[in-house]
Amino acid sequence: MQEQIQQLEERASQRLHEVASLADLEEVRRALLGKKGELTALLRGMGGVAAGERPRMGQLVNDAKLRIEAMLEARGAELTRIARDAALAAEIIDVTLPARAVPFGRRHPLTQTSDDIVRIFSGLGYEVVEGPEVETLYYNFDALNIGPDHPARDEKDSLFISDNLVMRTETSAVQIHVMESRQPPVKIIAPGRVYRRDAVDRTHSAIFHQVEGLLVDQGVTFGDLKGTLTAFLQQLFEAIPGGSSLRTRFRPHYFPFTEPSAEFDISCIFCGGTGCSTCKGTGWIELGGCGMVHPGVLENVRYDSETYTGFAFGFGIERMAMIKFGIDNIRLFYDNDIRFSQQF
Ligand code: 2NL
Repeated sequence: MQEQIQQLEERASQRLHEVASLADLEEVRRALLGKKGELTALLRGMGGVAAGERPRMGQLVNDAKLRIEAMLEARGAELTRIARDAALAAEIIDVTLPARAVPFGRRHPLTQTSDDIVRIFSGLGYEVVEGPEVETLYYNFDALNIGPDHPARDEKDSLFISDNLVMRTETSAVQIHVMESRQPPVKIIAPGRVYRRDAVDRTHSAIFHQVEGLLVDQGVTFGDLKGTLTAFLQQLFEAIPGGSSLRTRFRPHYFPFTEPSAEFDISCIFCGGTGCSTCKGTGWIELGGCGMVHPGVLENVRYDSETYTGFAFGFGIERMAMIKFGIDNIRLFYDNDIRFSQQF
């Protein structure tokens, strides 16, 4: 019997050593200490032990039972710890991992260019004004000295809504509204969408964006216009290669709403002025038009053209953006192809 006890204890120790989970441990407990367990069987077998031997044997079995219970307890604690360590290891967070990049949108190159233009003119003290895209013939044409026979008024160039309404062909009308509503000094820019009945090609679109500027006060000169546009253009292009040595040029031109009128150019930022394919060998890139506000336009808004003079200018945002970013096809702006937009 003593040998049986000893063997049982050894087997118990062996099995507990092999047990790998708490569920298996429970199995082993039942096999040893359960109702039909081996140790329970030994205890029950005490009846067959000689009466003289019984106290000693009882003591041996009980001691063995206590040791087995202690082993079960210890192995249980050990398995619990192993299971918890495994669970903790499985849910470890590596705080040194770089965060997953959140894809975020960006401003369309036309918006960027428009924002740049607005920022620069705001810095020069200009106020940004906006207005309707549908205008009466008076605001779009007559007020700007564009008489009924002027080619700009021809149906070929304008999109008519009705006999008296057109989609605005420039943002000048916004400036007429502002001048009607207040006295000089007026110092504004009017960015916005304009409409032309134009054939679409790589550099033309029927719908495009424009910024017009207007300054009316006493003693405003063509020199102020040249200085303002030169300062603006140098700021707009200062960040692009070759932009820091940019020069401006003003060429006589004709507009019905300004007198004198000019077109303004910048020295070619691609060749520095020596001549290339972009500037068609001229060394200059044409950007927009400008001039001194025609006295008739001032009188139309009841400004005294003897007291006040003003300058005005206009240019396309698309054209500025194409030069700034080196884009050779205007249609790319309107396709909303992410492969294009992502580059800016
Ligand atoms: C161009 C030329 C220009 C103006 C726009 C203007 C506005 C008022 C009075 C007088 Cl209210 N002039 N605007 C003046 C000269 C040129 O635009 O090539 N635009 C794309």
